[in-house]
Amino acid sequence: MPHAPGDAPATASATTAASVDTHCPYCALQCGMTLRPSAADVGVEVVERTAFPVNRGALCGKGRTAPALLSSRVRLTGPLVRRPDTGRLEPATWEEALDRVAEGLAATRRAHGPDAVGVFGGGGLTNEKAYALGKFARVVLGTSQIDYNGRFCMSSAAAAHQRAFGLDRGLPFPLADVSRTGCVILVGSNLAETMPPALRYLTELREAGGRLIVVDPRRTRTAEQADLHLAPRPGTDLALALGLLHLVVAEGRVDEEFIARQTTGWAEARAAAMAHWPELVERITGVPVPELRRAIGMFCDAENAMVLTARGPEQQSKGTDTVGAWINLCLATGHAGRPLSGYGCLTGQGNGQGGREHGQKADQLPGYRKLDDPAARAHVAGVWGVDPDTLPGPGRSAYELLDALGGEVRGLLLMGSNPLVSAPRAAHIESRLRSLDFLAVADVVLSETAALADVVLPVAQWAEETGTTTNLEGRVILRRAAVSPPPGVRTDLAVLNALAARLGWEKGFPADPEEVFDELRRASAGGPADYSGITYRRIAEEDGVFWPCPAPAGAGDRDGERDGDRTGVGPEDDGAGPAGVVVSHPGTPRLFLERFATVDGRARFVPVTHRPAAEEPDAEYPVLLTTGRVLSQYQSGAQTRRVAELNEAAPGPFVQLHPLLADRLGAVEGAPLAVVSRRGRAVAPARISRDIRPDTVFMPFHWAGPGRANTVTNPALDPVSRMPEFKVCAVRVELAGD
Ligand SMILES: Nc1nc2c(c(=O)[nH]1)N[C@H]1C(S)=C(S)[C@@H](COP(=O)(O)OP(=O)(O)OC[C@H]3O[C@@H](n4cnc5c(=O)[nH]c(N)nc54)[C@H](O)[C@@H]3O)O[C@H]1N2
Ligand SMILES: Nc1nc2c(c(=O)[nH]1)N[C@H]1C(S)=C(S)[C@@H](COP(=O)(O)OP(=O)(O)OC[C@H]3O[C@@H](n4cnc5c(=O)[nH]c(N)nc54)[C@H](O)[C@@H]3O)O[C@H]1N2
Ligand code: SF4
Ligand SMILES: [Mo]
Repeated sequence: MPHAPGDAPATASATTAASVDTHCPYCALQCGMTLRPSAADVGVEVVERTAFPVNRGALCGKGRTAPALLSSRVRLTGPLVRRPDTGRLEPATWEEALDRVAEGLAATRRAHGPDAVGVFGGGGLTNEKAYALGKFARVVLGTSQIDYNGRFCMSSAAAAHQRAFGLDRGLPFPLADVSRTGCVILVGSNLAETMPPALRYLTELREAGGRLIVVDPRRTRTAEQADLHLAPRPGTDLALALGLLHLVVAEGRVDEEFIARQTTGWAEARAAAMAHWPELVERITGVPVPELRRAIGMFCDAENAMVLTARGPEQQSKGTDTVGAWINLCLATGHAGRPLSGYGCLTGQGNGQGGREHGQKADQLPGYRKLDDPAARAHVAGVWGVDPDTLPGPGRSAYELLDALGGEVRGLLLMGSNPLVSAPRAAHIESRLRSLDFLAVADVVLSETAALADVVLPVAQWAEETGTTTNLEGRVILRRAAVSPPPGVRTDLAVLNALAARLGWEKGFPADPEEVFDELRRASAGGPADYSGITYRRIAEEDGVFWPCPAPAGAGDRDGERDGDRTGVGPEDDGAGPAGVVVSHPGTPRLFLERFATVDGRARFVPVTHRPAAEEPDAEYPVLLTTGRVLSQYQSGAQTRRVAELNEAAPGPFVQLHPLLADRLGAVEGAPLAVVSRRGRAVAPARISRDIRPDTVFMPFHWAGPGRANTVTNPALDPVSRMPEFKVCAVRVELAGD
């Protein structure tokens, strides 16, 4: 039985009577799974859902163990309010907690104006939550100061997508197409650890005779699968891509016909690439020229080919240009704009795609509209029932917003992120968070950031509420409630509903997810990410629906009708009727096959040239640090560090380094090393391995405390995307004693 959002049922384990098909709470693969009622205290267990096409039943350990976090022993089960007398967070009623938040935000606004109130969201929030949060910021708080952690994730690829293709959808094709192309260059993705079920598509590619090239400074579990592994110096992917394009031209592998028919700007991009001689590129990247030639041979010999990027090349202060250079390579060789070919970005968070479409981004309105576009403002203001002139303009990007805390931004509402662990230059961000006049955090656990808050609001989890996410393919899917939240816990939508009411907006912030989704559909209608033809029912019946999916012309009201059953299994009424008058849009699994989303329908080459990382090694900081992930922890670790099985598999941070560097330092396996940058120092045990370049060390970023990698990282921002440079900074490595 579906429950009313925000309801507090009698027991924590009141489950639905039958099994429920849903999706994993973690990464952007959004693996399908079935939750079956069980005797365990959390009420459900995970069983395979082989029918869902993306993961075909496979799950990684994080997905398999996700129900463990539903247990009341590891999560928040009631609101907490900081008591002025003790200075400590102590239990409070919902009434008191919500009053405190509303008053805290309102007081900041009264004292310092609307832009002194900030909102920080997350790419793990459902579409409904991301939409409601953006609307809450602009309408209720009237602030321009909203951004989210997706800025740290895929913003460079998004910006490059927009520039080249006029539209940003991570993958312009279903993931399954990867196994049917001829050659894949996988740049800075360790998907064997970050999206394990997706590895199957690369295995199938190779079994069918296709080639896999992996670009990563480390020989990862993913790189082990490759026909060719290029291991560039961190921060040099831009030079690498330009060197490959130079060779494409030099070796006569350019697809002139495609360029003439479907692109603009080739002459300038070509000229920029020709300045990057292979020998120069070898010096910058450390990748030998013969390997560059082999890569181009594989890529150009294949009839169809793809380039897929992830955080390696993107989390750089030149990430947008870097992705642009890889796109140029696809365009110049004609590997774009046709089936089984093209460029794609492997988006990261559970709703990393949808979370960047519906308005929690600083410059954005729902449907991937631009906040500074008068027509977009008019449309969305119409749906919201407000005067377009009251909508604020674009605000600061995530790092800049966090950096302004305690200065121009004095109160913050945070939902779905743990920046104290995950933001670059984290010690500084921690001090900014501490200097706020007022901090409210909605979370499922007492994260490191929540522990600093004035008010902590405990919220429901994935298996306890219904909502949509959009996976890395642009497939909009439905997560369904399978179990009721514990008493004392509310949904994020119910929290926004209650806060809005306290701040004078009784209407406009429904707690019911499907009601929010129906409004989102209207707000997105006609925008680049058009969801207006997607309904909960269609998603359930079709294994998800790919956007854009406009509502059929003339279907208007009828298509906006609510389903009788919120879980989305009622009779279909928005498809082709018996008379065949209204035909549903089928959704768009593959983009750009006829035209690109630019005004003239052509893809745009962008002329880019290499530049060094914001911080290059010198005598004082001679080593490069790069950071990333391990299989068994997720992001800031707030969730996965609370799951025993995952903690046993990945108990703490480490510093991966090459034996040559270890010898030079006198480092021994397991002994603590200090990694020191201009921002600070992190200490973690040495993990000595030949699988990394001798000039580079690697740290995972999942932990707080002395081993926090982000104490060290550099917040240098990409000028276009405002993405911080998580993937490269200069450090000194020293023995840390005990
Ligand atoms: N287990 C696990 N899975 C996850 C997550 C998690 O936290 N844990 N998070 C999810 C999210 S939000 C995201 S964004 C994705 C991220 O997924 P990935 O992008 O696969 O993850 P990362 O480990 O950050 O980076 C990938 C690789 O980039 C390499 N790299 C470092 N510097 C460079 C460089 O300069 N150039 C190149 N080419 N490569 C470089 C690293 O060595 C690393 O192997 O994973 C998602 N899935
Ligand atoms: N050094 C370094 N730093 C990085 C990266 C890197 O590669 N290297 N990668 C960056 C990337 S790609 C990302 S995506 C960020 C991610 O970093 P964070 O933004 O910190 O991501 P999470 O740890 O997923 O934080 C989500 C928080 O929200 C809570 N939560 C989960 N679901 C919900 C929900 O539905 N509602 C609410 N209210 N809360 C919820 C979780 O318990 C957790 O505390 O880290 C970035 N930081
Ligand atoms: S790969 Fe991602 S979506 Fe799939 S089970 Fe693992 S964490 Fe969940
Ligand atoms: Mo991410």
